[in-house]
Amino acid sequence: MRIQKIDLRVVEIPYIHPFETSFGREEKNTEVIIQVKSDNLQGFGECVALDNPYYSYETVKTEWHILEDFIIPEVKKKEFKAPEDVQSIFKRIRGHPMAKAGMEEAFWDLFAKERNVSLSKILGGTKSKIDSGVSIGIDKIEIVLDNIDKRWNEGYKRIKIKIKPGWDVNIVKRIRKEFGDIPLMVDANAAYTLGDVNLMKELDQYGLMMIEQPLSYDDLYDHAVLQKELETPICLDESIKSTKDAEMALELGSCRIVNIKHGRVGGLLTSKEIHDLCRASNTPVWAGGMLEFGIGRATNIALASLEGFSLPNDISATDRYYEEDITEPFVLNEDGTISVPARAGIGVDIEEDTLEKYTVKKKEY
Ligand code: OSB
Ligand code: MG
Repeated sequence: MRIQKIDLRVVEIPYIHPFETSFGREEKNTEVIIQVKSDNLQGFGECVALDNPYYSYETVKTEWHILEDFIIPEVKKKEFKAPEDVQSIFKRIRGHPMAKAGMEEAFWDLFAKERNVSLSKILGGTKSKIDSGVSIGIDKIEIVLDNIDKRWNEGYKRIKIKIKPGWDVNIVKRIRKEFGDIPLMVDANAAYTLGDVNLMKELDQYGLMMIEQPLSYDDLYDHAVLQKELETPICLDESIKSTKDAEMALELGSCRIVNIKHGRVGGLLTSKEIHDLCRASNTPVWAGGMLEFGIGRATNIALASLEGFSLPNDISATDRYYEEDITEPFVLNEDGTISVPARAGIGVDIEEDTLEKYTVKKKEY
């Protein structure tokens, strides 16, 4: 197929409550939304970078720049038959996985719609619902405990809390005291160093499902050293940016669990590769989240429908973060799952009015 028209937008929607991690507190999410048109079909993609370089180096502005100046001109020149063809135009561009993943995602949506199958199906997904977990930001202690109580009662299958130096062992201890043996994990977003090994050993006493990305965002070696000291599995997020990284992490013993975010690794093809690699070595994976709007959330759900996603995902219902969204909302089923859309492509309708309402920048190509 050939692409006749591409719309790029910057869309900004406030969170219901601010979300705080070890790298900062945010009131809203800003995403680049891509719409590609081919004949009578259109595909949507969501680029998941934050508007600051605190999770990874990409930002909303770098995504726009890479899309406008390097990806879109190539997309307009070529004919596409499969997602592999889309990946081939990215090869020359070093890095910028989130910009690439957003465009690849829009094409997956198009290809699936062209074949009249769901994104889950075209990816090889086998599940009709995915296990949903929830990520709780850093906040005043009463707010965190109230949040956990609320989300646990709603039925989420596991609770993840964000930690940072000074907000770690004590909060975990308090949660264990109030909520007993609930499935609990922590995510440090790279806030510690090997100098904190004793603190990590303290955390090791609390039966956590995993400790996510305790050390530097680009490290594999120190994580391998730390993993040897701990019973609790380490899960890597930021450090795994490619299939090669995942291979090295498994080989070195840097982690025992992998968080797969298709934005972080440059798309769904690479996500599938990492999934297959981990499956072959019995390493559990789960789908991470970047507080996505409905398009990105739908894509995460389709990815998490693959067999190897055996742990609860950071994919919560839309109302965990947003009052209004640019697609129909995703809801939590009573059994703590989210249903995988069966309709063609991402499988949810775009709410055109909301999309317009929250668009702060738009350009057609
Ligand atoms: O580290 O998983 C992370 C949000 C933004 C950036 C990084 C992370 C997160 C989350 C939120 O933990 C997960 C979600 O989308 O629910
Ligand atoms: Mg994380």
